[in-house]
Amino acid sequence: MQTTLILIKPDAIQRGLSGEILSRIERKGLKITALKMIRVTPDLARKHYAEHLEKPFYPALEQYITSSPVIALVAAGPDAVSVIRLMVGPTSGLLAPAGTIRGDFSTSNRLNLIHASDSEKSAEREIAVFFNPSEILDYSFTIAEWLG
Ligand code: FUP
Repeated sequence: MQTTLILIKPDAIQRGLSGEILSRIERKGLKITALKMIRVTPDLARKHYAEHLEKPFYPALEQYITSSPVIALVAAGPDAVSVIRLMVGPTSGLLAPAGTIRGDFSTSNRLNLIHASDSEKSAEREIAVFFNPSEILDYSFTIAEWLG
């Protein structure tokens, strides 16, 4: 079992795609163990995107991620980090294959709808940036045996 951080980003909320994205996560069989809608502040953006702070695209990225609310969630499942990354697709919606969230709904490399942690180490760090341990719920799916 792995856990990963997912953000349904401002463009997804504004375009009415949050249900579609949450639905894909649920239908895959991943378990949502924490979820909240928040407005990312510049300070939170700098913490979350610490590795990109010095990149030329950072100011525009911060402007975008703070421009409207996001839905932050933690998802759990077997190989959850790579499973979600495959469902999300590569960074640019122009290059992401059809069938992925970015490939199906985005034509941008910044307005790309969703964030998903890129490794178990990032997931651990990013989950702690967005959630207190008490906000993460421990429960079992009653249909677990049908998910393999
Ligand atoms: P990803 O892991 O696919 O979300 O992408 P990265 O961690 O490499 O980048 C984080 C975010 O920075 C991307 F989702 C979009 C933004 N970005 C840009 O705005 N311009 C770029 O050239 C690269 C990334």
